[in-house]
Amino acid sequence: MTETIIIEHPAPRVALVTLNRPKALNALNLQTMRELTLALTELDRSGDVGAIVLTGSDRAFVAGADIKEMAPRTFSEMHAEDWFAGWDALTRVRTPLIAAVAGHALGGGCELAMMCDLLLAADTARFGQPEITLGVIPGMGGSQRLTRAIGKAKAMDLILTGRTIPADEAERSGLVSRLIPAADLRSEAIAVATKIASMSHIAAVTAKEAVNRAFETGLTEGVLFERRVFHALFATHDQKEGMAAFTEKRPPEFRHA
Ligand code: CO8
Repeated sequence: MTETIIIEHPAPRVALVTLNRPKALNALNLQTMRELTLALTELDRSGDVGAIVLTGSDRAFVAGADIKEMAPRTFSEMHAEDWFAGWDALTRVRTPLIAAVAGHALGGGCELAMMCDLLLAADTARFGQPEITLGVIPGMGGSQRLTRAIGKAKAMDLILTGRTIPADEAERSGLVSRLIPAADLRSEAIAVATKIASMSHIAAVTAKEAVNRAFETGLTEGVLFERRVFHALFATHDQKEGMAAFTEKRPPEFRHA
């Protein structure tokens, strides 16, 4: 039983996880971190889910880490508990993760969205890393992932000034995969998840791994990794089925294994 998130299955092989702390604009506290990382890990391992949508409310995806929970902490406590390290569990989720963002995606909210694989933004979304206005810096990868996503010039602007940017600027900057009218965000996110979940699961998981490799390795190694994975997929049922279906002019029936 979760208190700060809601888990639903709106379509076959699709999970929808909604952050649900409306009074705090979905600020991320320790309970949310525990519930969300556990839920995503379990959905990932279930074998029944081909794509996961993570969303918030119309007003806020997430307005950051919970400032009230963090405020009294000392350096020793933050260091000893390795505060926020638990979020690394999300990087081990192999199932494609889609952030569907409306309203505020600030601080840890922007960082959480960037930990997902696709970022769908409503036209109401605003992104930023305002930690500097609180006397700190991003703590969950913002300085690294934002810089990789939108480049040094824009990342410095956001992180040093605390400025927030609207969805259209975020889309132009390369942070956002698709810009969507707010009223359609949820249905569109479920449609994208359904599309991904209909693909061969092993192909989707390995495609995600290969793209993420681009952030961790040089070009030659990355291309070699991609080629070896490509070769390995010829050992799967889904490769045989996908290519047979093409030549027989019929839809493929993937086994997702
Ligand atoms: N933490 C705790 N409570 C929050 C947070 C937050 N981040 N954001 C909003 N709230 C609470 C408010 O305190 C308020 O509660 P109450 O009604 O009890 O006073 C309620 O949510 C509604 O907020 P507002 O009244 O302020 O609503 P507005 O519409 O006027 O303003 C804003 C919305 C602009 C989003 C404003 O609330 C705001 O600036 N929030 C803080 C944004 C921010 O600085 N975020 C960064 C936090 S630091 C951080 O994220 C560090 C990241 C490190 C890694 C995190 C890993 C998870």
